[in-house]
Amino acid sequence: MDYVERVLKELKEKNPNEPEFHQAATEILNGLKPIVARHPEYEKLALLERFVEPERVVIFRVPWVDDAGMVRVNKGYRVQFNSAIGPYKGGLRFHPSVNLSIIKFLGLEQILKNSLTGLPIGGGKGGSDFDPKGKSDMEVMRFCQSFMTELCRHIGQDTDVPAGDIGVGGREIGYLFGQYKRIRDEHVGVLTGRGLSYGGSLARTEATGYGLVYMVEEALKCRGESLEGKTVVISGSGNVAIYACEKAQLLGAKVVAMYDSNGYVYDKNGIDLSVMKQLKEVERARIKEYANRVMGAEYHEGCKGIWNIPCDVALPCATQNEIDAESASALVKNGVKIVGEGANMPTTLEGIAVFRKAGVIFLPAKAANAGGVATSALEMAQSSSRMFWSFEEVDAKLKGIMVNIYRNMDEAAREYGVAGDYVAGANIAGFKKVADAMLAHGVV
Ligand code: NDP
Ligand code: 2IT
Repeated sequence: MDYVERVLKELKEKNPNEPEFHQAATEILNGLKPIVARHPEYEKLALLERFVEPERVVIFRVPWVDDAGMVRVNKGYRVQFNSAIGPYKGGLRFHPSVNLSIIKFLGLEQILKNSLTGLPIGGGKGGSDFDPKGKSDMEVMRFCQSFMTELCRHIGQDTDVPAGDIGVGGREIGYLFGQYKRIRDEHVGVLTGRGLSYGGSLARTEATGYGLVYMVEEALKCRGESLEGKTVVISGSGNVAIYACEKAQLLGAKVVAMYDSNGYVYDKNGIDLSVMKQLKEVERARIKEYANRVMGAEYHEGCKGIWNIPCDVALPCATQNEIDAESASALVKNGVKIVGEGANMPTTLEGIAVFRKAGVIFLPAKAANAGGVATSALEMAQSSSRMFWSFEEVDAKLKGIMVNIYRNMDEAAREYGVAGDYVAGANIAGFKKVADAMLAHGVV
């Protein structure tokens, strides 16, 4: 059995019941086969075994009091996966589905994503099975304060710098930061995605969605095309989806559908983003309401049907495993040209195989959604220097980073004999730097 296969087999045996972690590790390690083949020394040094084992996992109790005076208990997680190239960096997810498998898959992906940005950040991820949906602001605040009361002893501006992810936006980051500052008495860049009044960076809110679309535009440009006039389907209607929609529209594309976890809206005239922002950012309403406010828009219960809508560009921006083989086949049948993953691992391994076979340009999450964490690293740089950059400066740096990532993964794929396979290209390009740093540090 070759080295990669052995490590994957052992990983599954040692970490049973972690399907999402197995899935991410399978995609990554298979993508790394060409580089592993060129480096036989990796095996003796157990480099891959070390790479897939988190440096530290913290799991903790989060008790809090709801508005009715009842005590509730959630689980909190922080997986500090790899600090070879910089302090742990990665978001916090608050969603009822959160478990160790999901946080580990996200953490493993984050290591390579952060390396791809070219900035000095290691990989980590955390979160809780707490569901912010339907909770009052005061309930969310009490939960965040309890969560940070434990988390604050494990993080720090040079140790581990969390940020947002599903269910963690500006409101949650504010409460988390307030509690960190209160306990530790430090006003530092220990979290990113902070509000502009207390150390945040301009363009961080827009960064993941904008970055995704910058990469899609670059991939099209390299083929003599552009987003102008293209039809786009975007899943999700949260932070990433909304700003992917905004930038796609600014570049002349027509976004015809979006969803939340209940169902999707189809708007043949193109999504009215001011209505969507009002519903999702201000009112925290369900997407169903969009169809009541916009003439000609249709609402459909359930999410899966969105992938049956004909489009040139598909941008999954909600959650893991949204596109399976069946949905991928429907997209291919309807002529999709390019898929850019805004969410983390939104396409199943079988779905990726369908796109590959059909020759669809496939931009994998760790490259395509790296704009968010890259801009988080720019926020860290601004915090350390006690300076702020203009929106234009940050946006220009973000664009440069996304174009660079695209070129690096394209080049790595060519160099290792898998031209056009951006899954392998992104894994190899991200892994190289992490591997070199780990080797330089000795057996740690
Ligand atoms: P938000 O919480 O702002 O939005 C999430 C969106 O996805 C909502 O529309 C939500 O619907 C939907 N969604 C979540 N879970 C499910 C589900 N199980 N089924 C169907 N729809 C679902 O999160 P973000 O926009 O920040 O994150 C979206 C994705 O992007 C995630 O995969 C995240 O890991 C990834 N990402 C985020 C980055 C960031 O900077 N925020 C950076 C890089 C990647 P509902 O409201 O109904 O739950
Ligand atoms: O998945 C991700 O890259 C994020 N949720 C953003 C992480 C960050 O630290 O900005």
